Amino acid sequence: MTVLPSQPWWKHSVVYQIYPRSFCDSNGDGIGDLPGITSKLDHLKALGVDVVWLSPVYASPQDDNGYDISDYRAIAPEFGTMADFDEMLAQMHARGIKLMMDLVVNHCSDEHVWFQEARKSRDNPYHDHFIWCDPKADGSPPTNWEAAFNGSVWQWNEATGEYYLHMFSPKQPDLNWENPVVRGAVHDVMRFWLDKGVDGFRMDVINMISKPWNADGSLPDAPVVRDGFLQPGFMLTCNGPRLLEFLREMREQVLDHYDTITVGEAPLATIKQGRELTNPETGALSMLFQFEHMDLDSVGGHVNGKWALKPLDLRDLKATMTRWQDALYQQGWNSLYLNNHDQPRPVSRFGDDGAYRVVSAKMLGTFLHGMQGTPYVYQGEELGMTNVGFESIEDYQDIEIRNMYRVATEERGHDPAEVMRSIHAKGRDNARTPMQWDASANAGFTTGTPWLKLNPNYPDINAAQAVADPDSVFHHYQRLIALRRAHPVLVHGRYELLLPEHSQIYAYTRTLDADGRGSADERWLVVCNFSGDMPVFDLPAETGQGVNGCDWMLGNYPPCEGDLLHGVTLRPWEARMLRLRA
Ligand code: TEU
Ligand code: CA
Repeated sequence: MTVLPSQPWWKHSVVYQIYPRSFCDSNGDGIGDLPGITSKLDHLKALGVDVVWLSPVYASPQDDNGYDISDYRAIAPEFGTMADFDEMLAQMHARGIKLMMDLVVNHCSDEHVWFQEARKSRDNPYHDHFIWCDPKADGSPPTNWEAAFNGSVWQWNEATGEYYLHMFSPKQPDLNWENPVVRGAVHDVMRFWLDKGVDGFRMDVINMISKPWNADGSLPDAPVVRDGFLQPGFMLTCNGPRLLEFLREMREQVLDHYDTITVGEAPLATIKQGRELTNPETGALSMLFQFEHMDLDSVGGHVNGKWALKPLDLRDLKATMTRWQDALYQQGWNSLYLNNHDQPRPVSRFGDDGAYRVVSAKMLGTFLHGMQGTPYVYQGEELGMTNVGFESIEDYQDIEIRNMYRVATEERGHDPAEVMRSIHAKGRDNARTPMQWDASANAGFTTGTPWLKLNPNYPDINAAQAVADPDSVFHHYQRLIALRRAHPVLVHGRYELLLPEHSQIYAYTRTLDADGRGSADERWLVVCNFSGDMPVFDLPAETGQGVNGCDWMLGNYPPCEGDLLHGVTLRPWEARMLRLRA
């Protein structure tokens, strides 16, 4: 076993994301809760994950399912009590599982006492916690920015006769990070949870906290973009001028005093920002969630552009994943993810959720977990859970879906059937249908009426079935996670793309040059067929070996004989992970 200089523990960790509302309901009210999570920790232990990212469970009016926080130090009653939280954390730690909380501090809820006070008068002590602007001379809103959930980002406040900024819903007023009192209050919230034993934070849209102020204290208009789909507000507020400064201050004031994992959600982050923010010495965060690979199958790019569908070109995926692998190699660190509570299910989006559901879900897991970075498994991904296609818009709960449907059909005259097709492909509720535990009523998620309907395929796709079937997606993910723990090449090896122009085969190597001599101590090959065809292709000579020249580490089909150099054929959606002998 090659011994490497000591590295942060989160570089060889695998993180599992729990969306609490949909994970497990313990008291029959149809809403997942903390005791429900505690009751399922053995499932996570069996899978082998090291960390849980828990989406928000703080007090909230639930306008955006908890991403609108009204008290950062209290647990929302529908999720349980602080005692339930302490018990869950203790049970996680007893199993060697760490916990990342979701830190949502670009904005809070309009029902937070800070905003309730701030909106009363312009000289209220909390007024400067938020971003207020007067209307333009012609009475129109201060800027032309559109909110992520549609409409203007500016909401009128009668009591003070001015607008306040909300990049998301009007019930999510943006916090004013220029105000050191706000930054100090956030640092105190972080210490509160870290002192309870929490192990880190996922930071919600953290790259939006520094707004692009003009010297005169105004905010600039954004260039009006084609068809209004793109979010001019997002384009301007992501990666603002003081972002690194604010995050370095957070690192010095808080994070450096604890042993934490942090991941910053960074829409529209560029490679430059990725390197800047995750540089071990001069950066601020362990890693980022960047979105380039999430915007390849839509015409308009991030946020509302995601609804204009276009097929994924594998070469685009190769280009963006390779850019980030190369840019952060020994410079920073990647997160690795294909889904979360905002994204559709990967087997439906990038694989084949019909005849080849299990095989293609395993291929996607192999493709992702073979790369350099910290992999994230979203609840149900380890089961190969699929998108859902509710017939009626009434069956959807997500504020983003509901608002987009209304605007697209009522204001922009789009055909409802076309809009439903986009919702079926990209709607966030695809990932939020309740976790499918077994084939009993409501998949064992609740004994009551679920807050969001289940995917009707739960009798066939559920954890009980997957754990019992050695060939399931679950056991494949278990093996992937175990391989990462056992082989430093998967954590530290250099990634190199092969066959860049092939439109169906994604192949890459990982080379561990542990001693810096340049000799390859160990080289692995990951080769994936992103299609239902059986393309014949050649691998570059330096990687091809007869099967007897390599070790078969993992695959989603039975191992097969035959040369891995000339005229290689992969079966539909096949993935292979091979150790090439030096
Ligand atoms: O999402 C931020 C973000 O970029 C969203 O616009 C998301 O990518 C989009 O909805 C996908 O279409 C974070 C949280 O993950 C999301 O759940 C919240 O709604 C949002 O911030 C506001 O807190
Ligand atoms: Ca409940």
